[in-house]
Amino acid sequence: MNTMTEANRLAVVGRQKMTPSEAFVETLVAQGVTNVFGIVGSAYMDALDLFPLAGIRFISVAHEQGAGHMADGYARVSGRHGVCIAQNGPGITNFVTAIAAAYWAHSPVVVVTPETGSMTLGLGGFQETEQLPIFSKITKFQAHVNNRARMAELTSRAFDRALLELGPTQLNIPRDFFYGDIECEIPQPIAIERGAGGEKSLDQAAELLASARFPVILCGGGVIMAEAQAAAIKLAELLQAPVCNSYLHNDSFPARHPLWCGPLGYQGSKAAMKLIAKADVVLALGTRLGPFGTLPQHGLDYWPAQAKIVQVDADAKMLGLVKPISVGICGDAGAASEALTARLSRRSLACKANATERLATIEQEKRAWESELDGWTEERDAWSREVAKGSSHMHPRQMLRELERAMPEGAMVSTDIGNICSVSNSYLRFERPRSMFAAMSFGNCGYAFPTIVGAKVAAPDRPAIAYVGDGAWGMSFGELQTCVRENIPVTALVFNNEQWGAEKKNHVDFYARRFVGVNLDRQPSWAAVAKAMGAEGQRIEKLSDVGPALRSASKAQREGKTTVLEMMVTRELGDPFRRDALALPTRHLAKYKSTAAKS
Ligand SMILES: Cc1ncc(C[n+]2csc(CCOP(=O)(O)OP(=O)(O)O)c2C)c(N)n1
Ligand SMILES: [Mg+2]
Repeated sequence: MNTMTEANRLAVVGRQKMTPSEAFVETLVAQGVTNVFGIVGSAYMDALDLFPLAGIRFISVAHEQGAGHMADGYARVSGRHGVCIAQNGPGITNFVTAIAAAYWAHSPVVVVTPETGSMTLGLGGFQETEQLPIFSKITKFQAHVNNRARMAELTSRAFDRALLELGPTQLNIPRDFFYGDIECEIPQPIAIERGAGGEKSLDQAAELLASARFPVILCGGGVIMAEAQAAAIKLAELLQAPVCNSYLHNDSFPARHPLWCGPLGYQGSKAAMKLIAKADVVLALGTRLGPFGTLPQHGLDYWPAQAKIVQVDADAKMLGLVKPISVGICGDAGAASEALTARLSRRSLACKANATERLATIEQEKRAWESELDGWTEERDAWSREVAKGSSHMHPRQMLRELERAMPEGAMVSTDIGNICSVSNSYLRFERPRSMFAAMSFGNCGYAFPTIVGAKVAAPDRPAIAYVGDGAWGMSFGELQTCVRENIPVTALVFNNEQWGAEKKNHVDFYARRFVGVNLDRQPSWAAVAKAMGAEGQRIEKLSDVGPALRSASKAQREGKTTVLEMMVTRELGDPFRRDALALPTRHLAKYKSTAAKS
């Protein structure tokens, strides 16, 4: 029997003879890898054989896309590498969607892609496809092991670059290169410390902030990745500035802090939008100001076009990319915040003069938004009223409010792409970073469930909860097998509205309710499916059952059990995703005239 000892968790030191498989696995050990997600395949079996003795757990999943999302979730919770591996050809192409999502989420995922053997490459043998072009636009770096002697060097570089550039990297290995004898040394990880940014730009930023009368801070994902929350809080308190979360980064600033205003963007906080609209200087901390995240919402075109924008980003290419800026600081969000705090604490600040007033405005806007949310129990458009009338199911908004109230302390929540998941943005508040995992700008359905599974592996003591629409659940529920088989207990909330709701909303608003492919009729009972798969399953029909069910599912997690709560909700629909990108239909051909918008 194989036995792992503490010593096995240390990589061998010094130049010596080993096989490329050993060099690969030892480099993983040197990089601190303890978990790898994937599906077994002959292409890398020689290396896989060493995982147990190297102290690396191989988490066997249901679909490689799931493994990619799990690696993403793992990376986003831990701040360390998420690693996934699969069989050359089809196993690798199955990764693509997940890696694209990780790319836009800036997750340091290392996707290991064994490829067809070097001696048959190009001959169209078995499971062959060119694996580098496929990932070229969704990775920050691609290493191709062109010689077996370079296995450790290139493996190490793929890991270093993922953290350095904050995004997925690919390690492509011809499958025959796992075998043979080589002589090499296992490189140590390279850790690069980021600084606060250029002195001149920090001085200019301090100048702008010191003279601002209504400064507002926008905290993005960079604040989370840089562990910069404490520094951001300090700076916000010095300026007494309202703080907004960037879109889907509701965990970038603690929700109980008096200066917190909530998220911008789709289904975000009206308080945050109204406050940032008043800004004369915005400090965009660790955000690229992505175009979707600042779109008008709730009828508010809130982006302060006249304000001076100071943008801080670790990636210089993001500065001024989306929005015009006055000052760009290429730096770490935490170090830059500290440098600004140091500069500003020595100066007199114009914003001190009206701080009391500003605090009162923040409080008043937040109170107004909360009471609006309290009264916003259901959607009020004609379609929603019609479908909700006579339905015994829950209103999605009321259900989401109940979930918010029952959310366990320290919870991690992943959200999928869909109408109800989007509406949840108004009801998701967090006290600590690394708590919210959304599909971000890649926006793929099927993201949330596998991602929370990976998150749970990284943080087994935290409650792990996925918000998933029933359509997206159909894409991803296969990973329940992983939860049960690998003993990774999580909670999935499946919002059963019997439709691909987010897309149906477009049919309602733009296509005169001509529904094509949006109804999810004759679905199985998802609670029963969960039970058949060895998890717990419960159908929730009443609002009063929502809180207790979430709490008992969290308790079940502590007992090692995965629970699917099938939430029965009406077919009502919130505001659409892409009002900005759709238009009423124009038709020129006679046969399609009946579908043209009536003017
Ligand atoms: C992989 C993928 N396919 C299709 C889409 C387009 N899409 C966006 S939202 C959506 C509907 C989601 O339906 P569901 O998961 O049931 O959630 P609901 O909108 O009903 O709350 C679809 C199909 C997508 N974003 N990703
Ligand atoms: Mg649905």
